[in-house]
Amino acid sequence: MTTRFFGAPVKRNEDRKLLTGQALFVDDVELPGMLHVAFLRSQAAHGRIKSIDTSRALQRAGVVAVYTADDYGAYWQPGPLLVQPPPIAGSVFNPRTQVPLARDKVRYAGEPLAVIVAESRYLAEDALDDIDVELEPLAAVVDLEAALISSSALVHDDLNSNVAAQVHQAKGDYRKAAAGAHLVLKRRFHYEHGISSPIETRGVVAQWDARGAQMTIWDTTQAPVFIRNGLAAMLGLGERQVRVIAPFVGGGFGPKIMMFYPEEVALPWISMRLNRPVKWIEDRLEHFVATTHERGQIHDAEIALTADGRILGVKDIFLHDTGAYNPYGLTVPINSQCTLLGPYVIPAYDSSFTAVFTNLPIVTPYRGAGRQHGVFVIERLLDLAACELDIDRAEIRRRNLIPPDAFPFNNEIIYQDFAPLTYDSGNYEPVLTKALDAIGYRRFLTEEQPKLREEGRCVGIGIACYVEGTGIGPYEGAKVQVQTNGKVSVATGIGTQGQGHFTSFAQIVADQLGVAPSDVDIVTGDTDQFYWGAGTFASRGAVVAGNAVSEASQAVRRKALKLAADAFECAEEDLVVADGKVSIVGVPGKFIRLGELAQRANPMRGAVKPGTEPGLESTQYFGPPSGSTANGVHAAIIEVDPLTFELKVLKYVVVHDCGTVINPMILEGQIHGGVAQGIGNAFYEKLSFDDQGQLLNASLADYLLPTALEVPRMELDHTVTPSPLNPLGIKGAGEAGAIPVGPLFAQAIEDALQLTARKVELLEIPLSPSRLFELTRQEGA
Ligand code: MCN
Repeated sequence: MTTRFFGAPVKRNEDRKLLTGQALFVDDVELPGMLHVAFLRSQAAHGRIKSIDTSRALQRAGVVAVYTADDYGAYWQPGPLLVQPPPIAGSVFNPRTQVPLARDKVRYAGEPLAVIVAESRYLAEDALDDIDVELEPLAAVVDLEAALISSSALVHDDLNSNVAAQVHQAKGDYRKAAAGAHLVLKRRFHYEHGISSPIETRGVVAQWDARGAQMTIWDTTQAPVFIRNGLAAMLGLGERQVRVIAPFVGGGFGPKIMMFYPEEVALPWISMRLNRPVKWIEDRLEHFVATTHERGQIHDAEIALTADGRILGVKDIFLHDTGAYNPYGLTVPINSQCTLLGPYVIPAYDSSFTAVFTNLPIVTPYRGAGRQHGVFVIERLLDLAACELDIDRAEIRRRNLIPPDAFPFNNEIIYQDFAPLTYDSGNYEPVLTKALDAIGYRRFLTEEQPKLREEGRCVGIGIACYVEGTGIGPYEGAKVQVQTNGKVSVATGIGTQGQGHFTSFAQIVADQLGVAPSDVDIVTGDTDQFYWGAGTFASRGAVVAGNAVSEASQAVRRKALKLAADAFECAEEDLVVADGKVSIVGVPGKFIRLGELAQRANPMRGAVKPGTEPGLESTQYFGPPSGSTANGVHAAIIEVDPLTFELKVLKYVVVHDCGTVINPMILEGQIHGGVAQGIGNAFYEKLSFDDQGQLLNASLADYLLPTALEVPRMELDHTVTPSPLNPLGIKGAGEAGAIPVGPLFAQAIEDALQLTARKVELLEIPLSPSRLFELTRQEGA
């Protein structure tokens, strides 16, 4: 089969709807008799609930109901913990999930205490002031290290410490490696809290149909099937009685897959109880305090090397802030632990972490999902070691790259998909070389930088490498169906938040069935359209759902060929599928359109042949044996204003290998978006809490997202090392842009600041002008 569309920069099918306002988002859902919901959220980060008096609020005009934990009693159980910890011997794991409305205790500022249902959102919000809450304040656990001191307050009274989990993984003998090393370099690294900030905040509409005993939920979730299954269990319904629709979703980036958010559980329950549709749309302030966060970690890491810069071993002990609850298991810290290994041969690795409960919002994956932290640590260690050993920064990386003949490369530790972290394929050296050539590394260091320094300009260069686990299981499925009008409809169980699935999946189908991508209609995120699936996370859509779509469209193609061969009484080999029809090769005018074949596949007379099914359609599933590993190198030249510490990115290069590429234009968009978020995380975005656990910058005026002015033009290039783990050879790409930006910025800024004779080591993320100002004025700087 020739591929016309797979690999081509096909324009996105979904954009017409999005650009003309035709795309349906959760807030567009308007239902007759719909009520609106507002949540009363705890002002305090930690406190014991003495009483909640809702009587005054209930008297307000337009208020229909007010609920607290007393109303739902035992009915709402804590959200089921769907993400279990990997089976790593000796691990400690203390799972704690929240109930939708706090009972007995609040554990973070923003945790829901009560919910008001009213005729409008305005009335519901106004009535929040009339709920009287008596709370006994408790000391808030905010500082990660202080949380582990025995005298510290307990976030969960039934535990005897704030330890949420402890995991140790190792390979080789680090102690021996360090003993025989020429250099052992130790540093402490900090990574601060951040938030994903999608354009569309979260939202839920729930509609209980008492007559049909059916619950329909429109939800901004990234995992509609999980939500359907969990809600059915919580509401005492069968799965078939619950339909979850994730329509167009304006960005998810990970946090929209928390299972379960209180609002996701509360709204269906309220709708059932009042027998009316209800709506809640998160406002931006709620997003800051009630949607999950990421990033808080402290690493004490060391690297052992030979005199010529070969890595002998790495040791890392880190603390991970999991917030008040840990419904998402250990995905984030396990990713940090695994991703630290990067594209390098590291013979000995000793890594342990403690996940810590604090009185801060819950931490779950956000684009990169902990991988940034690991990459930050190893890349910074390598830079500092290169400096100590007087080896070029690119050269030290090159010397340690895993050679191409070493794949599949088993890292001997367990990854988040419970399998040993094995890199399926890769060819790392050409990626580094391309990136260095594209940024003009040598020329910059030998010619341009000295000249710029003579002119008094602080300009530095950075390079950062990473390997990213993508495309994990368990599985996804797809139903591909040719309709009688010749158009093809496809349904999968994953949701879409802007990744371009409506186009890239259509390209896969279009090649198999000889139609145009615009004739393929993709439905994602509707559990009535496709019953099974896991969701959109871990850059798995292209690998897992993409291959399922491919398998299903190949099955449909085979069926179309068979039907046409029967109709023409010819051999299948004599037929070709193209231009929406099946034709006999070399016999002009002898063809049957796909739509007609779809009609024939559903005969009204006679019989369907034994062993065949009606309809020109097929449902297939694909589950990869383990994740596929993408890799890349980012390089940047950055100018720092020595007075204001404002940055100007003069050049930004990404070279990336995500196996075979379905749509290079979508892929570039994915990388651009990731880099933009990475720049925010590296330099602008920091959630600041006071020692009472109060978020001090809960608005987009104070929490600075990079705008188009701060995001540079990027030069992108690819190499292609197909994955042997899926027939299409794909590796994921959705998070790649975000992962290495932190160490890249730190390195380039450090390099730039050398001119000022204020030598600083940048060991924390995010940096900012004010933080650089402080650091460069510290003693010794
Ligand atoms: N793609 C491709 N060729 C490849 C790999 C990917 O053409 N070799 C295309 C895919 O077909 C798909 C897109 O790139 O259209 C992303 O694919 P993939 O890497 O499989 O990622 P997912 O589909 O699983 O999306 C999730 C991923 C993650 S984990 C986060 S976080 C993230 C991201 O995607 N969130 C996003 N990108 C986002 N983009 C937008 N606009 N909004 C988000 O919320």
